[in-house]
Amino acid sequence: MKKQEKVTVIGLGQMGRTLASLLLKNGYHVTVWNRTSSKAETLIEEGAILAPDVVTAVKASPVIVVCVLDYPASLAIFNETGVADSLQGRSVVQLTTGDPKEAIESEKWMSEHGAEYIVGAIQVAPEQMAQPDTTIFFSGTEAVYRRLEPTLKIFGGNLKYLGNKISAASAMDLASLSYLYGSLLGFFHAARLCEVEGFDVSLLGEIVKEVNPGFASFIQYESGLIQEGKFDISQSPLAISVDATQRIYNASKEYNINSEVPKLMADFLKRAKDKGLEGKELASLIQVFRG
Ligand code: FVH
Repeated sequence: MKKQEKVTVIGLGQMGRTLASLLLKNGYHVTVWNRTSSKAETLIEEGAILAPDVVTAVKASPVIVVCVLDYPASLAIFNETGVADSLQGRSVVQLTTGDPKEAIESEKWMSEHGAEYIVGAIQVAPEQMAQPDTTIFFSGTEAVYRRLEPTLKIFGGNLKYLGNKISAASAMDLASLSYLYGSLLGFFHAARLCEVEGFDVSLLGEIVKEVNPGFASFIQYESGLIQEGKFDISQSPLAISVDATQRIYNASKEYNINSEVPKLMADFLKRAKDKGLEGKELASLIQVFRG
């Protein structure tokens, strides 16, 4: 799509407003709709056209970007009278977060109503959009994605197209969030360690930021080993992590702080040791998860 072309944004929460504003800044003709119309005020000042209803919003543009709370909210909007009939021949970009099943069901619904459909999963907060490293996963028919890509690049510089399978972006979003929340549990436990030792927790944040590039490279290396099943050669055998997690757990008990997270870590590593993996690469822990 070229600039000056028309895009409709449905959903003007924090993220939807950001998306619409970015499109306006990049010269697009933007029509918006939101259940609570007052949220369009600043966008109207920026040049957006507020549609009086969803049907008008859909009919205004060949490309419809949707970003609402969840898929049931999206479905409720598209099930409003007359909306489904207006979708024929349009391209819908679903940026609402959902799970793989919801992506599959919604693609079926869109296809039945004649719309092209791709799904995206945004990995950052609204104020982190449109940066070179802003990551968004996409999936759905490749030809549709490639046609819309120049427009989608306005939202972020690191778009990951994950294939034709419509559920792929939502599935990778689950994986990414699982990684994030797992790390965050470790972080909160680490914050408690800092608190009881009298450290400023912000110092922990600073240190995490500094060491993260090294940790990230290590994780990337381990992911390759998991993919290839290469667990034999290791500079840092799994036994080191058995000891480390047990040490964290023991110390947490001595500090008398919540020790559920290190207990879980130590238990997983102990199970790996019991499987005879202590001399292998840490990546071999995947075998405990595989069962
Ligand atoms: N904000 C973030 O950090 C994250 C980053 C990762 C991706 N998410 C996902 O983006 C979707 C929208 O998130 P949001 O931050 O814009 O959310 P809110 O500011 O809470 O706005 C919600 C919008 O949804 C509309 N809405 C809710 N329920 C309904 C409904 N039943 N019918 C019609 N619209 C509905 C709501 O409308 P209103 O309350 O203003 O009338 C807002 O437009 C989300 O999937 C995140 O997971 C953002």
